[in-house]
Amino acid sequence: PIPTNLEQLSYLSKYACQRASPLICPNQELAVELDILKRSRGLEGEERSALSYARAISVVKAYPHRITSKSQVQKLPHFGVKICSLVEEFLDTGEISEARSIASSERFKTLSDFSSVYGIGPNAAQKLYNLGLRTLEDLEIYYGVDPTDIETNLIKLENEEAPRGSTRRSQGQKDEPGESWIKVALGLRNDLMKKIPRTEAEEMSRIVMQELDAIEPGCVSTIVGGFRRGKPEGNDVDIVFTHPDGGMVKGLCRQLVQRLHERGMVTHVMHLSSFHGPNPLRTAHWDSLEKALTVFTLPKSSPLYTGTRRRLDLIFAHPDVYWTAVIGWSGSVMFQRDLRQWAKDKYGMKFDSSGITRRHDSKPFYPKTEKEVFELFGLEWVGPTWRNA
Ligand code: DCP
Ligand code: MG
Repeated sequence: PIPTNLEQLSYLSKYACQRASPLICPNQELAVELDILKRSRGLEGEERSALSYARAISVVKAYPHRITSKSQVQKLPHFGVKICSLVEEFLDTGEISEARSIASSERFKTLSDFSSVYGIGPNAAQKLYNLGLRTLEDLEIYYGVDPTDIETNLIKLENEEAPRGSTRRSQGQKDEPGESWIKVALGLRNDLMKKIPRTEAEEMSRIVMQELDAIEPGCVSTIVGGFRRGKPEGNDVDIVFTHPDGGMVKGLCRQLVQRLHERGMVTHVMHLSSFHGPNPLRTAHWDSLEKALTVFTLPKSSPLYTGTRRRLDLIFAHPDVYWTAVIGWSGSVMFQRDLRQWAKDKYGMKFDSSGITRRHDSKPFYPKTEKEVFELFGLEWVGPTWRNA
């Protein structure tokens, strides 16, 4: 059942951060069908169209009743003429013909496969497709990957500055890694393709915390990303850390990664950033979001050891911005997007995972709990498992 504080027609809000969006919704088949159109538009580089579909899908996710007639959807936010007619087709026939033909097309399947490789975005996927490549085996040959030699490009610990001081979140897209990472990701693809069960994510987090405790006792952490929204399995594990003493946080990310590497758990580092960029406009807390995107394997001593390599993202936040980081990294992408938009439209505030500031005077805000973040923005509390917008 929908949390009582959100029952009151909140699903009609145009902001996803006011809606209760469960992992599986009463109109899941419709959401899945529309998602094919959304992904196809994204893969074809039609970003605006993809976003329109993403918005409509997130509205469907929060709709609390089974949709049986067109009249139910006509007044929904982000439902234009096009979406309404697709929903009508779905109600009449149980499918959307365009989605069916896209789903069975070689182009869609190939572009989806290609862009599932870390480092290959829609543009690169299209280029590779236009070269006549069709399978991941084709890509291995094209990039000269030797599948037996995955240890080559092992670890990269030099300090990488984030592009133009921005975070992955504020750009609304992932970092663009270089070609060497495409090779690594291809070499590891059999492992990285496999879903991570929740129990293993929890074990990874436990072991990482144990290692962190040996470096700096007293840290706290939250598993974020899809797992926090209740997904039973994920493509990676995302963990946000802090220490009650803010002075202890700086440099911890690098130390932890170094230690996990020495102990054979972290084998690859896709990105390591510490945001020490010389930006005079940034106050202390802005410098405090350090992150490492890594490849991790459980140690043999763990009862869940299988040797499977996993993507693990480690994010370190100053305690002042811990809860903004947790919210930012908990997603979903659409929930965050609308939270940012809401904060801007209604409060003149800037929200992203590295902090909250008032736009006109850059005054920072440091909410002490996750609930305080919602209160600050005058929003009803939406628990993490209701943020699957
Ligand atoms: N995120 C975001 N904007 C992005 C990418 C990510 O706001 N462009 C946030 C929301 C995500 C979280 O970071 O929930 C973690 O990103 P992931 O790519 O790991 O996504 P999920 O954890 O949601 O799903 P998966 O199971 O694929 O890991
Ligand atoms: Mg994740």
